[in-house]
Amino acid sequence: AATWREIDPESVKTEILAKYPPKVARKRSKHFVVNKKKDEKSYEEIQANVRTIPGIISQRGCCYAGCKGVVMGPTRDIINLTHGPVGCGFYSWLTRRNQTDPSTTPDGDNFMTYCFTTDMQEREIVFGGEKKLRQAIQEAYDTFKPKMISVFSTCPVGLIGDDVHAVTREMQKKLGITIFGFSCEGYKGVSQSAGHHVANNGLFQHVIGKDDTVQEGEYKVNLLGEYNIGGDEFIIDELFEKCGIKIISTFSGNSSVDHFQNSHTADLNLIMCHRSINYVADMMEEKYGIPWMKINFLGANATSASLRKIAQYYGDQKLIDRVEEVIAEEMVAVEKAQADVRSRLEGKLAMMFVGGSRAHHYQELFNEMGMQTIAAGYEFAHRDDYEGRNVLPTIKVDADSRNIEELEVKKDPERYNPRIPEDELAAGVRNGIELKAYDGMMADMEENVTYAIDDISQYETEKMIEIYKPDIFCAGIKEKYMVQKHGMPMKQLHSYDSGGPYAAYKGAINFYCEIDRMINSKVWKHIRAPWEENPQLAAMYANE
Ligand code: CFM
Ligand code: HCA
Repeated sequence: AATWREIDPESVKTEILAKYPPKVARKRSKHFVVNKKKDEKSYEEIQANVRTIPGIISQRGCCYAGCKGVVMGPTRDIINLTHGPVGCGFYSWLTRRNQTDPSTTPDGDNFMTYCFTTDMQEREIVFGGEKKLRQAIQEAYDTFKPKMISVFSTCPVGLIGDDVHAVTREMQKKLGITIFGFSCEGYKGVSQSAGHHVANNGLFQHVIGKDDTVQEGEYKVNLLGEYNIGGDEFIIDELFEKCGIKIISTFSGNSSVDHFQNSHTADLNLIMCHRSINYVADMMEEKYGIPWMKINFLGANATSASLRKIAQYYGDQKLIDRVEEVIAEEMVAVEKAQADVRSRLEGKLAMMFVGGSRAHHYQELFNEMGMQTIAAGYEFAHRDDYEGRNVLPTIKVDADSRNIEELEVKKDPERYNPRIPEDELAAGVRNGIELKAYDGMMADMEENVTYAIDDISQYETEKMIEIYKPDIFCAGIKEKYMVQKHGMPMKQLHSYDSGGPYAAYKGAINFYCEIDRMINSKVWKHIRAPWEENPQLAAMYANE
């Protein structure tokens, strides 16, 4: 039998796309790319961040999901109030498994366990929903006395024209706390990605930079694009503490209003998921002079490389030495776990289709188990997430940003404080570290035999499964049971099913064990019906 390496990927692509009407096939062809280098510096161009073809079963979510669920969802001490039908609030209520630890702020507030919604009905659609929104804000305030309330617009709000910004301004004046709205109507843009942008703008305008208290600590960072799914942030925080690095604020896993407001006092912004939070990083650099760089704590090697990058950025021998000590200490258990699982997982195949960064980051963890990712893709990422920021000379204007008001950001004369010499900030290099540089997914995948597939459809997913029969498939809840019906293990890389944490060293070990357990489970040997294995049984049963 031909091994997967002998399969010609271009003919697989042709075979899969042939089922579509010609116009659809032409469009999908630009999203379905065999991973190749175009020249020394750049990868095959992939189309991304454009409208899904109507009628195709896509796994994408909406703008509201990206704003309310993803970026603002993990904020425990803001009351996040959904203005819309009850389902929008309900289905974005903690399904993402973002955890929080309220004991890290003095008031201990945590509203995440409540679902706040105006529960819009036909009455509001016909006569307008502003009155009900005012009442809901008042009720939330009276019951919980929060520091902050934010309001999220769902599709009908934009369609009927409720002015959430006027209502929130009015209620802010009346109640004397920060209250603001997001125009994150579900249909805005082409995916969750538009919602990230809307949320970034809201955080920057209404929350960041309101408290100038300077905290103690030699190395003070913000951790951006880490949402504490399954406790990932807890474990990164613990690791940083060991190294002597202080997190001022995370955006937004295990976050708090107090931390956000103070985040402009940090030295450096570290970006874990670039897709969802790069706008905040760019705006903070512009207004406050804080540089940013990309890191990744998924995978033990990636974790070590990230810690070294942070230490080298500071260029302080004490930190460099401390980081090396921590790496050496942590790697003992990691190497032991790797050797164990490699004996059972070496050479196995994985496919992963997730959001806007994990389909890249998780490949690190599979590599460490000796496994190979043969096809991967994002739901809503942009071209640079595939092709790499450093290989793209100019990034085209995002298709989805046409709908989003760009904030005008200027230096804040009172708070602007370039954390590194201004010429280095402008040149984007510090102690040999190229700030802002990051490789996309394609640079880390084997050339000519692997695929990058953007916004994959269910039909394409099933064809890829049939042709390659991977040992594990990773995606989200919408794909889970369809994949399992093909007789293979399916790991959710969004919610982690019921698992996690998977970040940093302890998380990596946890992930190796989980994948070993899933792939080597005996259950997959029993899923073929007896008569599929022995045709004579079918006749026997038929006679009974
Ligand atoms: Fe960033 Fe995320 Fe992701 Fe994302 Fe998401 Fe998520 Fe994701 Mo689900 S912020 S892009 S919008 S890493 S919710 S924690 S798992 S699709 S790959
Ligand atoms: C979202 C959230 C989601 C959905 C996950 C899934 C998450 O996009 O609105 O489809 O399983 O991580 O919770 O990405």
